[in-house]
Amino acid sequence: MITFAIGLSIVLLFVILFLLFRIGTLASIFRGSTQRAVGTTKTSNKVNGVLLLLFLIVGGAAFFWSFADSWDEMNQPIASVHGEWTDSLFWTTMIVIGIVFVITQILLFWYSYKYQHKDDKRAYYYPHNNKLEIVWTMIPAVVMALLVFAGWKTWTNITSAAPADAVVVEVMGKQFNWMVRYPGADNKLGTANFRLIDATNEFGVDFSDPNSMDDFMPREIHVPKGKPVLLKIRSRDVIHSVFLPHFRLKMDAVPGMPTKFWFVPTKTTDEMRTETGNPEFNYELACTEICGRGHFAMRFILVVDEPEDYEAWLASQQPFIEQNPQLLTKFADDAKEQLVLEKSTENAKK
Ligand SMILES: [Cu+2]
Repeated sequence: MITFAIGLSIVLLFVILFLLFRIGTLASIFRGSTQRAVGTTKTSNKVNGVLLLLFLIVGGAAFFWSFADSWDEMNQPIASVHGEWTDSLFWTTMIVIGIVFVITQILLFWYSYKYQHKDDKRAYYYPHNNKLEIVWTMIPAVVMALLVFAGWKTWTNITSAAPADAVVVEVMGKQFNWMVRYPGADNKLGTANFRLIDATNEFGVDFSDPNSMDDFMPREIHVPKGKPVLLKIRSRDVIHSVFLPHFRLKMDAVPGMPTKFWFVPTKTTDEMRTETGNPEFNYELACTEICGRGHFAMRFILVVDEPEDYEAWLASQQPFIEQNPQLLTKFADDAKEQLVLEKSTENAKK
């Protein structure tokens, strides 16, 4: 209600301002003073010109300051193979459009100031120049095509099919935390169905599927350095987004539409601690899709191990079903019920 009232008063304020402007214009027509720029118009032209120039200087300074200030956050060290490609693509594009942006903005605001209305100055009439048209159409078109082509090629590489020996990790987003599942020794994830979700079985794993028997759900993601890792991403409720900034990895988690992303980590967590000089450093998985009230808390730790440490960690994990054996009886009962049901239908048919 309060929001509505505030919105309405803002609209009314604009209506009043518009009416005042209209009245002013009508009054000046009535006085016959719109024919030439005189008196106040001249002053306001000058003021506008100076303000535009001021905007260029202050805005430009603020732009470079914010760029420099967030430099460290923007340039997190890279820890994946494809991260190098993503970054070189990003910086190439940034430099090309940055140069054009700076030049055009300077000209835009400087010209507004320099070529403001003056009584004794007439605008130079320059209707057409084919050569000029061709030059300023062709150059941006070629540059744009090159950027798009390079981007398309890199993206095709990044999103190609994962190697068969990739470590598979299922990442599931839910309001409000991430959950992960590993396929266990058989490297096959058991099937899942949202109908099977309950307080214990949060993934909705079908424990009548033999592939699910060794699946385990750790509290941290562990991956080996130098080996391909395939993230199979899904969501249980709304759209979330998997964001691992150091690996330059970002992929939406969409309910009902599994997505994936594979990458090769190049630095272990320990190596990164040495590189950043921060003994507390951890790779973080964050959610980058505003998904509700607890969105900010969707943080998950990812640890990159040396391959032998990874194997040791893997061996120390206990399958989910071993920790929750009651689920097995439940699924067995369900299967029994199903069998009884099928038998009785058959009997009824006879
Ligand atoms: Cu979120």
